[in-house]
Amino acid sequence: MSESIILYGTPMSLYTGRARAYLRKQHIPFDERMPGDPRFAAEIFPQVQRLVIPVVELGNGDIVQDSLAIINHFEQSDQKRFSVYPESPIVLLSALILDLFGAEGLLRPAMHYRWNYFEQNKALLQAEFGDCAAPAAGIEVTQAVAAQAMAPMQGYLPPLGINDQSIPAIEEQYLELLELLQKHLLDHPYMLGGLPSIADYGLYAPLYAHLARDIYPSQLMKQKAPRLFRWTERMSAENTDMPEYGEYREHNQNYFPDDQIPQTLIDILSLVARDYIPELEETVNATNRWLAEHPEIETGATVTEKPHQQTIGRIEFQFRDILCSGVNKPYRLTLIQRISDAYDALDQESRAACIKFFAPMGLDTLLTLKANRRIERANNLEVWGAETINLQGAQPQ
Ligand SMILES: N[C@@H](CCC(=O)N[C@@H](CS)C(=O)NCC(=O)O)C(=O)O
Repeated sequence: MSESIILYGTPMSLYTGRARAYLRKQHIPFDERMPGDPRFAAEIFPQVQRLVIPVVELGNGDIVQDSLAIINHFEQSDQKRFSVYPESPIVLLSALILDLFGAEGLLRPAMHYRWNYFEQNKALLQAEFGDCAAPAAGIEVTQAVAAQAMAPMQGYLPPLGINDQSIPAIEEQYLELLELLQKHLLDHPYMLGGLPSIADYGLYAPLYAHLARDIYPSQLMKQKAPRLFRWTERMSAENTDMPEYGEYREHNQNYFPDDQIPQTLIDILSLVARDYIPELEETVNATNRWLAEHPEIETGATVTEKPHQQTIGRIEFQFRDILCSGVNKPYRLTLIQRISDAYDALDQESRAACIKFFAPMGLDTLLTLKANRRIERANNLEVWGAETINLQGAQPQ
């Protein structure tokens, strides 16, 4: 029953924000608890097998970990008010691409602006990390545990390719993106029109919890992209919260039609193509090399030996004018394969229309990009799936 849904998460967790905003907008009631809640250690952690949030505990006791899996669980239920997956092919593929870019690609600016501006951000982070580790324990205890709770976080920066050499490019990218998003949101309340789609939920993860809430980047967003800051409020609201957009508010709470994608969205997608395709291609290539070295891997085997491990080796990729080095995270393949799955499910004519739309931006490669094995989820962990099938010869001209 929806009344007894519990969301385990924290205010400053980007992926918790993504799940929380979805539940609110869909009017699905839930109670929220922090991972320091004794029940999390006793009941939830043993089932999830890794220390990670968000986790949803359903009324029947079932556990769903992963913000996207949580959204997809409710998408398949009758509890949702509307689907966050648009139906028109070009709009759907744009949404899946932006979801991938937001949920994974923007981790770099999100982590950089939080932890490399720590002195500026410290007051809020200390208070919240302390509360989350020891909820309701009193200020002395929470202050004492905050540093310990934050300690591992700096260690997450190098695996993401965040270092002195890449920081100027990360900041340059983020400032450009702020400008593009501000422009788009001058005319449209959401990325794909009058309703929040999975694109908005992917982008909201980094743009809300880190970049709109942390002290330093919050000022940056409010100054450079006030409409984006308002979008983070709109995304968090249960109602439509779009008084700025008369036409949309009155008449059009729908996604764009395929033939009316505005230039402002094309500009955002073009940035994604230029900045993110090399990393995604290398993720797939490195995974294929890893699979070739591990022919013994059976279908259903977890992607890493231990549940808390998230990576299989390292990758090097071009990011703007620098060569970045980071880790290969198989989780990203689950988001990459969603795009080719959606493309493969189209008829010839729709595929041709999609290629025509995405090719000028350089995003057409993403429509068919896939590793040699699928990644599935079992018991809230990523596992290797079957070999992938390429639609050879099925590609439209
Ligand atoms: N793909 C996962 C990512 C979850 C995730 O990385 N959560 C962060 C908090 S925002 C976490 O729990 N990190 C703890 C850690 O990795 O040590 C999701 O969407 O839920």
